[in-house]
Amino acid sequence: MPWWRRGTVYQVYPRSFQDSDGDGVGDLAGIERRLDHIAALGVDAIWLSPIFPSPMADFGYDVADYRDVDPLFGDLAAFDRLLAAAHAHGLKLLLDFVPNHSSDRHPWFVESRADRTNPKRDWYIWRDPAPDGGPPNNWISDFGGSAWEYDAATGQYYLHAFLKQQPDLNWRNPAVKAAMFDVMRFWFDRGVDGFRIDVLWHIVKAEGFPDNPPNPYWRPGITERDRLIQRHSTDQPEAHAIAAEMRAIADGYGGDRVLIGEIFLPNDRHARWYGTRARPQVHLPFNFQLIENGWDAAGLREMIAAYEASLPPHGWPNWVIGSHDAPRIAARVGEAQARVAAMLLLTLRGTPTLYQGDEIGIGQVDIPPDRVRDPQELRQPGIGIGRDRSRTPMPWDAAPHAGFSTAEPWLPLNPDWRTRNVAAQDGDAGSMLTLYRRLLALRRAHPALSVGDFRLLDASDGVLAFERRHGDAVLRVALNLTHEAKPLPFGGEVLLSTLPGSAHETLRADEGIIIR
Ligand code: TEU
Repeated sequence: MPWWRRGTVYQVYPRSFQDSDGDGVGDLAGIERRLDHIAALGVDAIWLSPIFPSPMADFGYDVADYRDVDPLFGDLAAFDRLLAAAHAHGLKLLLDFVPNHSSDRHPWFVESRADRTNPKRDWYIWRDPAPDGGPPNNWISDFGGSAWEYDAATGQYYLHAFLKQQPDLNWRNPAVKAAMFDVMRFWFDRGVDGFRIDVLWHIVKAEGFPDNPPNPYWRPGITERDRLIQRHSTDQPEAHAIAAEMRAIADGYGGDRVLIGEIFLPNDRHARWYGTRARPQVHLPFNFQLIENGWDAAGLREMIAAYEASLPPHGWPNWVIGSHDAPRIAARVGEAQARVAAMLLLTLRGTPTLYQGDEIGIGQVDIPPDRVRDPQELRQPGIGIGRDRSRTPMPWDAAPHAGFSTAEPWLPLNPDWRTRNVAAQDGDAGSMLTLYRRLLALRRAHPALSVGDFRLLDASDGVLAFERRHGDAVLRVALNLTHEAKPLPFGGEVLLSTLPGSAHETLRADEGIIIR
């Protein structure tokens, strides 16, 4: 049983975890200092959002050198220390691999844009203007506006699925592929345990660059990207072939290295990213449905059943309720239900990923207009997609700047940081942190919860119930997604409730329980 099947992943957003050098931005030495917190939580692995040299147009998702560490975060020696320390804590370490695009400051792109005959020209995606001088097709950047940027010096457009500072690499060029595969080996050789692969489904585009079809469901007020269906710009067969090659590289390091692919697709096409048993692709195509779906028992039940049914026999599920791109779970479902969501995340079948700060229930943080940093928000103000609000610094204690830094942090803290912080919740039996620790401990103690079979159970309206079974061990979970008491669907010994104490015969309002 590989670790990533029974294990759990904790996402660290390095800018906002712990600052060690007083510049208001988190760094690797800071993360190292806080490993005790992560280990005590009871997770198995850390996924670090990008730490590579970057102009930070998209906060590290614009990589200027795939084989180094940005000075803001430290250097390779600091990385090696962090990796060794993580391993000493029994924690795996995954990096964020950003293969679809580099920074426009990456030396490859600097060369590529120098002139049309440069040997690196074809490392990126350059096309002549349309006959009217406009962009080569109708593709839209994920962050709004055309996905093409005109380069006057060479008279062509280059493609950027995200910011114009993030030109898309040309994965149809074997030299690009070879260079990027070497990047994976570089980090695997250093000892990293795997990668979360950024927008893996984007890396190859349809030959001929046909226009994307309009999305009939789009309405003004929805992000501009969604005006079109990304049919020709994503999920190409050649990208699956590359994922299989990436997997072969990972497997070449022994069976323990893991690849998590960031992929947004409906179930049937999502499941194809597992590949076949004979030619596997990623271990875990990231499943965002708990973030995308509404919070009601019937809808979740249907979604979970459909997802489970879509998995190939060799495909292992995974779940996530928060990330640096999504609104905080505590804000999406409310504080009381965030406890129920934690129980759901940690009792479903599949590898859970936790996002830093959710373990203490941080909410969406209002960012004053003059402090907004997220390029997605700055390009499409007013749509409410600002990601800064879920990227605020970790509040560790009640010291100045919440123990995150000795300086003013790069983003404001959560307004309730003086009371909502790790130290305050540490010894508090009723805190979110204690609940997360108990859930993770229970998951470790009961293989039924991590690797057991999964079966949905009948329950009254508003209650989501299921069973986990491993050999003779049977655990049942009942989650009350409403604010009223409900009948308990089954009896037994209560191993854990999201609420203090226990009520017999009823499931209290906003209560989740695990029963043996
Ligand atoms: O996000 C991919 C992605 O599809 C985003 O557009 C996401 O849907 C959006 O941010 C939600 O509001 C990944 C990274 O996670 C994100 O932080 C990067 O900005 C993006 O890729 C580009 O590298």
